[in-house]
Amino acid sequence: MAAKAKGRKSTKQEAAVVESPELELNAHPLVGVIMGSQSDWETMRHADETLTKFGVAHESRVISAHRSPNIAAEYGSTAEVRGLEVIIAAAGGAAHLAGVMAAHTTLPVLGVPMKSDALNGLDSLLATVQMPGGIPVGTLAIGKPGAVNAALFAVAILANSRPELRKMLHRFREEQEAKIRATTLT
Ligand code: RP5
Repeated sequence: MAAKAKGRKSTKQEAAVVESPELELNAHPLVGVIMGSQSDWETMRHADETLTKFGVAHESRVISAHRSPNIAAEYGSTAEVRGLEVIIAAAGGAAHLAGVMAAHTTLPVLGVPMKSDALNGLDSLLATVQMPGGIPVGTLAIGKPGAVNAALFAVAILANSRPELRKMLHRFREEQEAKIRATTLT
């Protein structure tokens, strides 16, 4: 069960989340990583690991837009008051989870399309990216690269007001460049 955030006013909405037996949340996550199914975790663990690498407090959990619509609505509509600043939402097939989140919050929502058996993720990509004007979802690549980049994008958003994260991002880019410089072909 989540601890109440210190220094923030408790509101009715927050109390609803804290008391909900459905939601097990970390103390003060800044990023919410949600996915439509346990089967998405193999991919989305890369978002989780990337956020951990940058020391960003986050929570990861399964929420389905169609199998658990009430939990999805509650999560999206209480995200802001709980102190989340970014939501990463991954889903496959008719992948409307990110769109549903964006419908319930004005926080930035980053969508990660999952590879699907039937269409290799093209269905997930189109379902996530093709939002009608007015409710934006920032959509990343299909699968693992999207999971990693969604986390890096979240870090970049948080870095706007956190200089230490900005420094870490610069270092991360420098390391990538150093690896390229050191690469030789035989
Ligand atoms: C979506 O359907 C999930 O996001 C997942 O990518 C896909 C398949 O889910 P499972 O049938 O593996 O639970 O809801």
